[in-house]
Amino acid sequence: MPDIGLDEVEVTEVLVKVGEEIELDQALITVEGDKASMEIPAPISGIVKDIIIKIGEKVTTSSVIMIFKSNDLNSIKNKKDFNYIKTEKKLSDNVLEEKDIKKNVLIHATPVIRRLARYLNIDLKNIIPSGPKNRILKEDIELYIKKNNALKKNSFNIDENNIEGFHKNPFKEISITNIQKIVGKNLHQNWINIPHVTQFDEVNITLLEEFRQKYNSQKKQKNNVFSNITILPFIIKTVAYALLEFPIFNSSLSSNKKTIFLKKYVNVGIAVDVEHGLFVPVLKNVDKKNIENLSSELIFLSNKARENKLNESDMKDGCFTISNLGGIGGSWFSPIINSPEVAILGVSKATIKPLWNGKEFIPSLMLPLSLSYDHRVINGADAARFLTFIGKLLSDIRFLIM
Ligand code: CAO
Repeated sequence: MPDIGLDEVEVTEVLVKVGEEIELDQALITVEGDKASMEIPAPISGIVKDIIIKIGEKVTTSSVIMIFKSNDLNSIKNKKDFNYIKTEKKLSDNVLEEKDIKKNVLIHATPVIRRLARYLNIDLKNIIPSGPKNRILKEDIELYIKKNNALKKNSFNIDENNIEGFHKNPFKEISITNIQKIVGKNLHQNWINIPHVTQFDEVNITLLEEFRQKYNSQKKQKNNVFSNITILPFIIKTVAYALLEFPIFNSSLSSNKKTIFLKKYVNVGIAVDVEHGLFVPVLKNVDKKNIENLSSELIFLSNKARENKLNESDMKDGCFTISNLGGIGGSWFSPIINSPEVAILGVSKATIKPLWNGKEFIPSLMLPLSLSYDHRVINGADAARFLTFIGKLLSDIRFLIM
């Protein structure tokens, strides 16, 4: 490792491989100190025999970074300026271990200048440095551009403030909100403490969607003030039926893990992502409400969440959670259980897919569902039954009235 004018630098890239034939001055590694990053060029042509350092390691002047095999010691650039050791005993005759490299073969530039050069597609090897320790400065790049007329006039204006600002702080640091801290802590605990399994299924909701569209358009014609019913209230109602049918999904594990509490009420939480965090307002007694009521309540609570007006009672006593990302997009995800609940339903975006009916492919609106459950409480067969039941109701909502 040559003296690059810094006490200790970190290896950020290894640019060659063992066995690779390298040329004199070919970049071997990139190192980065507090302010500067630079490539260390090969002091000799030959073959890389061994790479001693690893990415992330700290190196100082004279650290051994690589061992080369070379048949041509004369290829060493400015041989008389190098301090090198011929390691006849340890290695074969023609292997060199470099201790130092002449400084002026190095490209010495800050990361900002390197980025700038990359952006302008300029090879720093072509720039004549004018800074201390042969450092390439912004002015050197400007001079190069002027001389070579590499860029058309006014096509690039080097904004010193921007470069310097970027140089001082390449990141924008934002703080984690208190809500994020609390939610993050809970999610982490739930993720660590609950053995999650996620069951996936796709449900044909073509008929449900036809009905929903028809219902919404009729309502629109009748009412001046119209509120559209989305897919979600139908899913909430369906989940309420499934929770009544499979009470183990409407339960909590006792703190000593010896008993399970089966709940006699059906409250469903809905994950609502708003600017200031993730909230889960709870729709109460969902089994006793119709889809219109559930839709209004959902709109009311999600608006409250957006206005940061949810109170504690809006968010407590949930039995089961639904996280619907379908209004946004994406195919599948595995949601994290909202303890002390024992299951959560993830809903992704419904899309039209060809479904084989035994004779032909029918374009069908398929809704992806992901059910994560606590495997200490619920077994896989029950989970499959629960999700199949939900699928049956959603694919033909006439079952909801039976
Ligand atoms: N597949 C296809 N379309 C869907 C859908 C799905 N799974 N879910 C909703 N849609 C449709 C809706 O029907 C609506 O279309 P129409 O105008 O034709 O009715 C459109 O997408 C927009 O719906 P929406 O997202 O505004 O409303 P919603 O009732 O589905 O959801 C609420 C309400 C509050 C959950 C939502 O506004 C929201 O905040 N979503 C974010 C969910 C989230 O952050 N989850 C947390 C993830 S972290 O666990």
